[in-house]
Amino acid sequence: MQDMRTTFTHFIIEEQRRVKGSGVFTSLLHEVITACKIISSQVGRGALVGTHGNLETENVQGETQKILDVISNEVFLKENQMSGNFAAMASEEMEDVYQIPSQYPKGNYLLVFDPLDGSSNVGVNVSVGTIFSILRCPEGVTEPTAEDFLQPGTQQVCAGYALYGSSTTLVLTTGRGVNGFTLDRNIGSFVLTHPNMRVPEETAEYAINSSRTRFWEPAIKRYVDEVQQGAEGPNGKNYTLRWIASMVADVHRILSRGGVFMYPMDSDNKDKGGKLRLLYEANPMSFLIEQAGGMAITGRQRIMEVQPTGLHQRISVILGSKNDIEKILRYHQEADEAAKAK
Ligand code: P6P
Repeated sequence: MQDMRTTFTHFIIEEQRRVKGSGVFTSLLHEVITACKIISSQVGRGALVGTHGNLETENVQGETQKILDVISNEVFLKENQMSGNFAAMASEEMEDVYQIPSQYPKGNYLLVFDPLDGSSNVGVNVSVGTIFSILRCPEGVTEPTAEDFLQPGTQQVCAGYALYGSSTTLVLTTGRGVNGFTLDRNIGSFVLTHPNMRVPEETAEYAINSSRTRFWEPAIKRYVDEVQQGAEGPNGKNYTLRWIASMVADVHRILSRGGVFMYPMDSDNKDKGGKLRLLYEANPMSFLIEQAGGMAITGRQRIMEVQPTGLHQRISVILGSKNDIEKILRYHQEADEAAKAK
């Protein structure tokens, strides 16, 4: 019996034909998803081979590096440096831009990624993931610098994540909607299982780290307070709170069934600009959410229109079901107007 499922390879070939692409994308994405498959295997075997621990080192964010952070970063570099598709790479785990070694050809794209987001969860078997974003390398640039990566999220040509959970799922957009694939380990391929993912405009589910309530801006406090009033409150319905503390898992839930994810800038993280990073967390997730019909804002503007000022810049992230995000945007506007009127 012929297996009639659509593999990632078939999907990308059909996409390539539709957009009359050069075929570079097919090759480029294959390297990226091969790296994700290898990381999936490494993460799954962590407890068996003793890679769940921490290193003595810290990453550029000043966070203790986990062994699997470094392994995942090295896997991404190794699998993506040879293809001749990328001009350079940048990662949460490296302070500076990674230049393609001279023995390999360079391409016209830039790859920026968080190799293992949520890695602090890996030791307690909570889902973690890889987030990636692909930009065009500026014309004529052969030795890309950090400056060349500082492009607004609207410039992304592709974004996606791999979620290492009960199954390994790949979710991807190239600007023509969002599609999800599940790794079939029997054939070693990702198979299309979530075609045309959409974020419902309405929701009754929100995600935020409520231990930070005392730091929140008035607009966030107002939204969460109304949600917690349940059906008796202004929303007229009961909400559920879900907080996995692994952005990839939280965003995947929202792409799968709707919801609101908030990691806002607050009085405690304001001096750093927020918690989550713009180039390799907020922008790729915003591209996916918008392509699936949701919204992604800082609280006051569209995340993908923010002009980056640094490779590891942090930003406020509020994304998900359109109707609730529009409300949160309005609450920030009203709070700012009230503050000005004082
Ligand atoms: P907190 C993981 O470290 C991460 O960067 C995101 O994946 C996640 O949403 C957030 O931090 C969790 O932060 O403060 O709740 O531990």
